[in-house]
Amino acid sequence: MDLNTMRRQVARVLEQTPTVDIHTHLYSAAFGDLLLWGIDELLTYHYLVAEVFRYRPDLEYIDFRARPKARQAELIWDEIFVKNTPVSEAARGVVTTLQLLGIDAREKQLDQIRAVLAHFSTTDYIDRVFELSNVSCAVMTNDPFDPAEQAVWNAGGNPDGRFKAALRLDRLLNGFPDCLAQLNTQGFAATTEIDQNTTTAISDFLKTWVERIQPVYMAVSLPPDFRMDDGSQRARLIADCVLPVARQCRLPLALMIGVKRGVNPELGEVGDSVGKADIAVVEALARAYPRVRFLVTMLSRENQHELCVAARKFKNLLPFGCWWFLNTASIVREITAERFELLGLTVIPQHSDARVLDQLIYKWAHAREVIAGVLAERYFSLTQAGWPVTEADMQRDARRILGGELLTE
Ligand code: FIX
Ligand code: ZN
Repeated sequence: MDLNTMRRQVARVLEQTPTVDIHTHLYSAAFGDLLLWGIDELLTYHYLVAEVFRYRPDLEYIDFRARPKARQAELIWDEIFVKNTPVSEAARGVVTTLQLLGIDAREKQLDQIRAVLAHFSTTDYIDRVFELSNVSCAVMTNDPFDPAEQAVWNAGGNPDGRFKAALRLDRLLNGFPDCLAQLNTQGFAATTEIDQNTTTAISDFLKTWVERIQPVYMAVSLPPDFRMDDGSQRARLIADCVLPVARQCRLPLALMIGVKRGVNPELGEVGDSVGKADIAVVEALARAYPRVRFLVTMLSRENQHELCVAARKFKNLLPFGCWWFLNTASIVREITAERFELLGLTVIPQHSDARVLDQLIYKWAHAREVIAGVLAERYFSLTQAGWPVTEADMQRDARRILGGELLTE
């Protein structure tokens, strides 16, 4: 079999493998408006908002942000898709999504696309998107301090098994003082002093939320200069509350390291950037807490190789995903090859980070295509070396890296 034939075979196997998407910002229908979907949401994805200022540097950030969402979507459509060719990864994503939904984006005006999608109910659309993307389960990002989420969890939570929870700890760990009022309202008597009472209160808070939402893991995003030995409130809360609860509840802790929040504050959530982190922090955590499983993704390309090496040294480290600015075809290819070469099939190559339901369609189409290319090359060289790889082998491998098996190991 030649390499191209093998590539097509692997691509088909990956397409047919139901995928567990371990990090999204999606919600089930029970969460109402928290679940974003449709063309206006797709177009106003923050990746594309960042790009529109590249084409229109004359636009004031504040003026753009003051526009209603529909006007923002129209501007982005016009600048990136009509007046220019949508070559960026995020822009191509809109095109792939529309194509797989059966909408010819080139023939249609934005209003016509809106009209086609307006025929769907939310629940029908969820079914359609899960079917088209072949995603069997999407892990949400659940913030225990968000009143809108609290209302849903208090009213019975999420009944849709295609969505699983992840307990997100950003507010607690990155902005602890701002959480105090809420912690107390929720019945957990914490103070700014991180003493025995406060650590007990926070641990109880975490256990209550674990019980309530049954998360697949706890997670936090962290800056590039994150350290555990700086005496910060964050480090103390991680050491004294999060890690003991992770161990006790047998929950992995996902560390998403390398985000510099608010580099351009005028852009709001669009203004976050990247910085290189110190892999020694990950090594120290994995060494000090051998019974805790760490799912780790790092935002800087410069950290990827050392993350692979760290994972060779610590069996409790599981690298996952090519996060955010790394989620472009060329970089996913590079990182995925590096991971397979150094770690075999013991990584979760990608997550979607979808913020808009429809994005599952393109993020997984693009990811599968790249992963298939890399995997086909590995299989091809094995075949050349006298180890033919069968379709059954490929299916087993695909289930392992896409099907969520590594998460539950
Ligand atoms: O912290 C995160 O989970 C990030 O993925 C997001 O905050 C970020 O805005 C994003 O959507 C990246 O893809
Ligand atoms: Zn995310």
